[in-house]
This record gives sequence, structure tokens and C-alpha cells, in this order.
Amino acid sequence: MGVELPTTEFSDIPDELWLELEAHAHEAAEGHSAVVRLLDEKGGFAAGSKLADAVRALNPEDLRAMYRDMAMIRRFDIEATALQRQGQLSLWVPLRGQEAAQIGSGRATQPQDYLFPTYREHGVALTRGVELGELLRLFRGLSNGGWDPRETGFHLYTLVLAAQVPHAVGYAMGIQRDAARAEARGEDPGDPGAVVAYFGDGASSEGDVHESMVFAASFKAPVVFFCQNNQWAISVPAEVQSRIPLFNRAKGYGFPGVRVDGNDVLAVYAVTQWALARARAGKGPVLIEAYTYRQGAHTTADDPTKYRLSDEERMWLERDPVSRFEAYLRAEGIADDAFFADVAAAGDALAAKARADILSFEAPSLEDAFANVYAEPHPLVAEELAWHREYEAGFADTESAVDADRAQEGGR
Ligand SMILES: Cc1ncc(C[n+]2csc(CCOP(=O)(O)OP(=O)(O)O)c2C)c(N)n1
Ligand SMILES: [Mg+2]
Repeated sequence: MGVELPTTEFSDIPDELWLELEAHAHEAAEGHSAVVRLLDEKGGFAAGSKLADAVRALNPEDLRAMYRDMAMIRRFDIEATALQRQGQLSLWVPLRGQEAAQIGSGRATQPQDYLFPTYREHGVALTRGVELGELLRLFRGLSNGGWDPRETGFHLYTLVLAAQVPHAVGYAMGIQRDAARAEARGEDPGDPGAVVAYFGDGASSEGDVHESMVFAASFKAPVVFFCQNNQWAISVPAEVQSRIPLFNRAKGYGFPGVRVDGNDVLAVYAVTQWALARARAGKGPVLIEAYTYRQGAHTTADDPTKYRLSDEERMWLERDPVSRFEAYLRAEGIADDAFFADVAAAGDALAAKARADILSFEAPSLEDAFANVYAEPHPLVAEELAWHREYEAGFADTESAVDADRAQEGGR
């Protein structure tokens, strides 16, 4: 379970504060605590470290904003899940349980950074100013993307597992080269930003992640690999994806790996800030494993009761990231009943807006879905579309029978 981080890698970080992480790593190596954590399960704060002091120094306003983001995206997620059940979305990918990992890491980024999400990063999207209605359009089948990645520094969702990770490293290498070229011309590149590559525990098994890590290490690319280990890749448990804790893999590539309690928003925020600062300073990549839990189904097309026990779900509910942070904010006197009531009301308003937005959206077109398989028309796609139309038409009788039944029931 232990980890040995290369101490020389850490020794020249400008802000000595971050050396605290090295201490965490050594502790882990001795088997004391393998996880960087500031908030315990009841919202108690582990004071007495430099990392803790830095986090404690955060402006109460920022802490409240962090909570607000977590609560808002949770409420949005609940509404989107319900909207899918009511036939308004083709699919929804719930983020419930991963709010701290996403809001903590997203809030640690700077506007000039560029983030590559998977398909579950709704919380990160919120921190980057993505219009949440765009997520609904995507999952309704109305758009293939939806927002301008250059404006938000937030790439489009990627559904092909790990495909965004080599893109992220390539982008980071591009940043590095642009800056070097500017310097060669005698210009000041300023802060050109760093990159965050999000992926899951399951995606970590893809060759793309391996190749990305080799390139990132070799070129010291300014990229943070942010793996949300939510314990499951659909029905496959994380321990099957890796026989060692995932963060330990970084060592084999020659850069630091840190496991952070992914349900502790303050720890995630601090660790991500540290990793980004390191990337900006030209020290190369870091792998962050945010240890968290997918509380809901993989997607609305999945039923987790078929492959995991309710005892496990109950245990993780006790580690819930949102209520943990609420307990901390209350205990510290940073937020009171009025604040939480206000956030709940804002969440309900956001949910109502999502519902109103959806009802104003057009129905997705079957033709559009087929039209975008290739840039040019393709005979096989045309054939498949014709087959699908015929298949849909096969339900016409059933539909009229159902309508007739309903009419009869209505009359009774
Ligand atoms: C290349 C590829 N293989 C398989 C799939 C099907 N698939 C979609 S999500 C998923 C599990 C991913 O698990 P993980 O990486 O842990 O992310 P999580 O869904 O838990 O956030 C699989 C196998 C896919 N989308 N892409
Ligand atoms: Mg997973």
C-alpha cells in the first residue's frame, strides 16, 4: 500500500508549503495513511500541517462558493436523472458522489488552463462556466458538443474511453512548445497554462493512458492526470483494473503519484493546485488518484443492484462529500442555516430552469444522428438509416394499440 515519491522531484518546488505532500507520501510509505485528507468523514478538520494551514487561510467566501457549486451540481444531476426517466433525455450519466473530486479540482484550475473531461464531469463543467443546458442538449441527442472549448478551456466530452488523454498530453506539449518559441523570439510567454486530463479507474487500463504517461514523462509536459477512482467501471470493480493502488503506477513512469480522498473537497483542491503549480513551473506531470465513489448507476441505462451490495453503498453514503463539507462549514461557523436554505432554493431554481429549457428544446432527429457518422454521405450508413426507419415503423401498430387502450382506460 505504501508509496515512495522521488524526493528530489519535490525538493525544488518554489512554495515550501507543498513539501507537506512529501510528508504525506512518506507516511503512506510507512503504512500510516495512504491518502491525503483534511476533512474526516464527520467534517472534522485535520489541523496542524502546512497544507491544512494553507487551506484554512482560504477566504470564507471561497469556501462557501465551493459548497454552493457542489450542491448546485448535485441538484442539477438529480433533475437530469429524472428528466431522462421521463423520456426527455436519451441518456444521463450521473455524477452523484463525485462532487468533491470535480469541484475541488475544477476550482483549482486557472482560466488559462485547458481541461479534457470524460462524459461525467458535469461538476468540472460548472466550474469552467459551461452553460449547463448544453449538457442537456448533448444527452438529448441534439448536439455533438455544445460549447466552445476555447472560450471555456474545457474540451468537449469524450465517450471513447481514454481517447482524450493523448489529446491532453499533445495539447500540453503544444503549450510547452509555443512558450519555448515565444522565449526564443525574446517575448515573455506569461503563464501559458497547464492541462488536466480526466479519466476513470476503468479507463486507466487503456493503452492510451500508458502511451500518454510515457510521452508526458519524457517531455515533462505540463499535464495533471486526474483519475477519479469511483470504484467501478460499469460492473467491473476497480481492484480488477489494477492490482496495486492506481497512484503507484506513476512511479513506473518517473513522476509523482498522489492518492487524495476524493470526497474531501479541500484536500482535492489543495492537491490539484499543487500539481498544477508544479506543471506550470516546468516540473512535468503528476498523477492524482481521487479516491471516491459513484453513488448512483453508471448511466441511466445501468442497474447497479445487479453487481454490488447495498452494504457497500451504505458505507460510502456515510462518506458523502456534500454533507461532509456542510458539517465542516457549520462547525467552523463559516455558513449557517440561512446560507444552506439559500443554496437549496438556488438549486431548485436551477433544476426548474433545466426542466423549462428541456421542454423548449426540439425533438432529436433520427436523420441527424446518421448524418454525422462520416463527413460525407456513405452507402452503408444510408442502408442502416433505411433499416432503422423500417424498424421504427414496425411499432406503429403497437403505438396505436397503446393509444386506443389509454383512450379506453380514460373512458372508464
Ligand atoms: C474504448 C471504449 N471501450 C468501452 C467503452 C464502454 N464503456 C463506457 S463507460 C465504461 C466504463 C468506464 O469506467 P471508468 O473509466 O471507471 O469511468 P466511470 O464511468 O466509472 O466514470 C465502458 C467500459 C467505451 N466507451 N470506450
Ligand atoms: Mg470508474
